[in-house]
Amino acid sequence: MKYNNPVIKGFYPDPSVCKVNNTFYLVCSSFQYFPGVPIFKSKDLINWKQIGHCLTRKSQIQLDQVNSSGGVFAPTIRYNNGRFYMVTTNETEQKNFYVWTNNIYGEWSEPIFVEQGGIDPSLYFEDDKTYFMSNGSDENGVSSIFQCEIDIETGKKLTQSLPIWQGTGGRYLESPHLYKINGMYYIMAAEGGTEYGHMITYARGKSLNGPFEAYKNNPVLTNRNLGGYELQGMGHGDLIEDNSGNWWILHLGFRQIGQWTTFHHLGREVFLTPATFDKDGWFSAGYKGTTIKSFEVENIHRQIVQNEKKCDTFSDTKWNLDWIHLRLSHLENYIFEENKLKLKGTSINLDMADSPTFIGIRQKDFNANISCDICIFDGEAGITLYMDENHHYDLAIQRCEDSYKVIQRLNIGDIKSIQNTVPLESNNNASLVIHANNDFYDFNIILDGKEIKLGKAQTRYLSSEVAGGFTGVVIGLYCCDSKKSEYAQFTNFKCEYF
Ligand code: 6LW
Repeated sequence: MKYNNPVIKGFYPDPSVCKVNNTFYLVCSSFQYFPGVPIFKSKDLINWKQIGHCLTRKSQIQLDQVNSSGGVFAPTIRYNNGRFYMVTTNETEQKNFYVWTNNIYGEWSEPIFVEQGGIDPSLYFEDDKTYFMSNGSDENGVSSIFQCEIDIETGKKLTQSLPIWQGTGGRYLESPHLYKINGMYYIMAAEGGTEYGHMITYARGKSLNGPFEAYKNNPVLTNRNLGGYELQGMGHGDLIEDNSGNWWILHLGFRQIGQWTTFHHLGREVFLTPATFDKDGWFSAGYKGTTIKSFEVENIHRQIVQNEKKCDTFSDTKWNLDWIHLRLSHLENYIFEENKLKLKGTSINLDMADSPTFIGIRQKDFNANISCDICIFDGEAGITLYMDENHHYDLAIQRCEDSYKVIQRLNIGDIKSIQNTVPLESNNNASLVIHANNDFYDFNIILDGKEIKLGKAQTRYLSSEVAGGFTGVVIGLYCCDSKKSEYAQFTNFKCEYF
């Protein structure tokens, strides 16, 4: 059977996966967005469906002061004794914590903090013991994975945090996970940083505290030498055995645009790469240690069909599942109806690292037609292609005294510019349309059945290479500066991928 990568498209970085009763569950990081840590479910590792979020209450995660790409960093999901655990870092507060639930479809617990620093925490359960690990550096400044035993009920450390593995010398030793396979302990990690040099490495040993012997062909997975290839930045992953005894790595990576001065703007996505153990118990991964766009694999059931959702609308998405807010969701400014969204703006606009009235859905592919009918009474409301507060493109309707106009605004670093405007005769529904391809976003309005072009902008300036940070483009519906109490109305939202 052949499947295509990525298996989860759009900004869903830092995947971690566990298996319970033949079903796989996967979580991703979420940074300044709320709710935090999306959860996906799959029966076959190829088709993933989002089923919830781990962090759904303000009491679990404080995001009000977080910078863009601060907040919730890489999570790990594990299952033990009937309970799911999700452990992560609030990077802004520099605190590691976990939450748990007995019901993956229900609410998760309040956070339980662990007094060990570093990022990318992971848990390993054996017998009645729980081990907690994260990255850090030892007294000589050498990057190491640190591990301690904790009391899983309270998060209290039961042993000192000790360095157990130093990786293979790549920068940014991150994303450690420990596994016991056929009586041996395997420690897998990412090195090289989450950019073009990213990689996965591992080592194994007889004790869970080390010493570990590194795999001689490390990195076991990297695309760092595949210049010009679309898939780059492969790293940060979790190893899992499927229901037929085959092994896989679910990991992040990104799809670059261009061949030379490349960039990526959809963020880091989830990739699936086969892993194969040799007779001595060492595993290799992918096609000669790389991840490719499609893998032909014999070990997946032939009848599995890889489904892809090609269109997002109000009616086939869920407000609590597919849509995300920036930092704090002031829900009094949102009215969610069937097939209709009403938003009330505040004085907080998209240029502020704050909580504007905003609800977004990830851009999942390069080629897309995005449209929405918007009706406003005052202030400004529109569609934004949002990377962060300094990098976003907006197509919006503005009220100025007694008239209305459509604006196309670009916000790229210190340059903020309204490029084009089209006057409107009334505030009656205006249809705003954005056509996206690899290189450009095209901004349009439909008036009297005719599509009028306002202008275009390069996707490049919303990329991670320009904006920095760890997120990807989110398609946002927003409203700001409402002075009266009327809500702007959004209907017929559609994002069609082709
Ligand atoms: C994450 C780290 C990384 O915590 O990027 O890709 C950081 N690797 O492991 C933020 O996603």
